Amino acid sequence: MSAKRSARRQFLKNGAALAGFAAGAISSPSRKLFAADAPPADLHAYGQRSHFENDARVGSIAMWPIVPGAQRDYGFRSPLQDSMGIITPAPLHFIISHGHEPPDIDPREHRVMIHGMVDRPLIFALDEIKRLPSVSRLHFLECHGNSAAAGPTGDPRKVASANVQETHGLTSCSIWTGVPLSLLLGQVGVQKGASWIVAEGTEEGKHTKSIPIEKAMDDCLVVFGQNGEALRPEQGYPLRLLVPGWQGINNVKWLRRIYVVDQPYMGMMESTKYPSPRLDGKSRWFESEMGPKSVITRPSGGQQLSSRGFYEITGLAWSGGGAIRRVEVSADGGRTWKDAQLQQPIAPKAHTRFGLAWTWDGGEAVLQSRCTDDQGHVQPTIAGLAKFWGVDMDYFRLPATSADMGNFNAIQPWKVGRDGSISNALL
Ligand SMILES: Nc1nc2c(c(=O)[nH]1)N[C@H]1C(S)=C(S)[C@@H](COP(=O)(O)O)O[C@H]1N2
Ligand SMILES: [Mo]
Repeated sequence: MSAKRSARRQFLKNGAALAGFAAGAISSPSRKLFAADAPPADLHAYGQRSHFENDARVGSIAMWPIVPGAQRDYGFRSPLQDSMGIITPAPLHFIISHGHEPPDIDPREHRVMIHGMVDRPLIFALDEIKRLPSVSRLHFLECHGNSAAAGPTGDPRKVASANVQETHGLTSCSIWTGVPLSLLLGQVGVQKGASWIVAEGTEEGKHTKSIPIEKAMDDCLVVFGQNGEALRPEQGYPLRLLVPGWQGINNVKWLRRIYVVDQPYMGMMESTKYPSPRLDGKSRWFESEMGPKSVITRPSGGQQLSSRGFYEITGLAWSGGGAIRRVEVSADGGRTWKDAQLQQPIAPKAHTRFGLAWTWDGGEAVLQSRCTDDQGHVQPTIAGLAKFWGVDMDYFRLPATSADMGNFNAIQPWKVGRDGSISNALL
């Protein structure tokens, strides 16, 4: 008998038992849950959200002509404006996939090979990896193009009507379950002189990324779980690499191969698309760690304050350098700052939720947040970032290549108008 039919039978049994009981004691709201017009049992076998809830990813599957033969580029942003706490539900996790559909992989047939400068090259089946001692860790992922790469309405930094999904939606945070990469590398025995690994995905385009061996041995994970269940196909089912705190591109999905080598591989992605262009014609390569960054998610761009009075200003902060130690919030355009409260848990290289009480007096206000990580690194203003990169502010205003400049972690100001409307006041 199919699982579906047995679930239905179980449901009918439960329903019958409840109906008998309901005749005497249960009030009408409970009875309604099992009324004749209730959804079929299959809907309860794997839970659905209420039909009143409609948060969704927004994005595009764009043509991406740089890659020969590639058809599409997936870029879907997470609805952070409605996020609660710090976990991103898997169906709302942002997606970046270069040029190819998420492959449909049978986990029983999936293998990952580790070879190159090793004593014992090995091929692992998924079950063999799952037999090893696993860990579960809270980590954010962020595409280095977050807040910079053009979204559905253009460069989100320049669009006054942009909401936080458009400006910051290429980051998400999950509890990832898997095994330390160092454990697998220990089993194959990394040889002296090996200094990089090259990780490769299974999809048609074989996304590859070089990662220094020190990072591979440090805190990288080979993960099969996301928020208590198997990874979603969009996130790399059945196996992906997790490289905590580093640019999203390192987190190779549909992982099938790790090649241990003594120099970076200069794969197509890392040599053509991801180096950040500079005005002097040079590029920044292998910048990996994501800087400290935060954003107010409520009240935020596109939302509307309904009346004067109390609002909690709340948002998310994260840093590739470690744990968030402090978040300050300003409601007066940066003249004064107050320490926001940080909600537990505060994990290294994970989204951290902050909140600060605020009373809107009906006047104009500019809301912004600034975070500091446990290495003492402080999130910069856009002017500070321009200075750091040796460019002037026009650099961000010009349409040119600046749209591709990644690792943009400037403070995000939201402007509250007298009518309670909120808009993007970055540029
Ligand atoms: N195999 C494979 N892995 C990949 C990619 C890809 O296109 N193919 N995109 C990378 C990029 S650029 C990012 S930002 C992250 C996004 O992870 P997510 O789609 O799970 O959010 O995956 C990385 N891993
Ligand atoms: Mo990315």
